[in-house]
Amino acid sequence: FAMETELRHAVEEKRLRLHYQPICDLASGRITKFEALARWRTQDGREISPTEFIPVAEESGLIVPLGRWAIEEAASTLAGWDRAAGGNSGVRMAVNLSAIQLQRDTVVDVIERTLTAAGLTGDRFTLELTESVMVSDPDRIADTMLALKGLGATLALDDFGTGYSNLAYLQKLPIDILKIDRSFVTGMLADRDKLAIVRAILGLAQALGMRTTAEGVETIELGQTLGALGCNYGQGYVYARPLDAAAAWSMLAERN
Ligand code: G
Ligand code: G
Ligand code: NA
Ligand code: MN
Repeated sequence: FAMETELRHAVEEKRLRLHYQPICDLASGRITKFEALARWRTQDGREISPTEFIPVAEESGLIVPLGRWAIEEAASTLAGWDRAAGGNSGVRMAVNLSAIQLQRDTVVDVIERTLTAAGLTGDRFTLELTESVMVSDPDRIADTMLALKGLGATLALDDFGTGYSNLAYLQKLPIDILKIDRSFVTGMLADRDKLAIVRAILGLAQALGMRTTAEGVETIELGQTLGALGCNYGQGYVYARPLDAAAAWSMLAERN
């Protein structure tokens, strides 16, 4: 309860922030995307992890205003980078959508209006969903995902391999990218089982015509190996930790 009340005030007063973690194209080494990740520092200075406050937001319904704020903030940051680049900065933005948010909010309308207001085309946005969205109402989720695709957005399945194990939904839903959960990636060079799982996911994605992002890339060697195995993108501390908007823009301007 205490956390819920505090979070409600933080959302109402727009005291959450977004940090941005780069996602690299493993073939070219360029940054092609940033993932927007919510951050919350309470008024008495405690930094609370989204793994703690997102579940509270989901249970309380606060995920609806929080999620809308994240979409708007991410779009505004991306539009700012475009202005700084004097046109299309060429980079994309990934925003996380929770299953509860998909059920309770008119997410498609919110995203369409936000993109229009920010002067962005839909192809600049990736939406990251977890496997938990597939459990609830597959038909309705399929319609929502098709509508998001209709805006031009890319759809990524987050934390792939850790959730719902029924793979049938992969052939029914318009998923563009599988994000391989970092529990399989970090340490895979020293663990044959992890490596086998990563290879199997890469093979599955290839066979289904989907692209892949490896999370938790912590070393140069890991990024190189993943690239050689045909993984398309890498995300992890070897490229950068989640950065504030100014630091993310500096990194983009310097590297690309
Ligand atoms: O990077 P970090 O440890 O901060 O993220 C922890 C988890 O919180 C990740 O699974 C991430 O997807 C989730 N998360 C971060 N920001 C958001 C957000 O704005 N909305 C939702 N639904 N999840 C988020
Ligand atoms: O949505 P998801 O849970 O995948 O969000 C990414 C989470 O993983 C965030 O908490 C982020 O801070 C964290 N993260 C990103 N890169 C790395 C990494 O290379 N190693 C580890 N251990 N965590 C990472
Ligand atoms: Na994510
Ligand atoms: Mn993830």
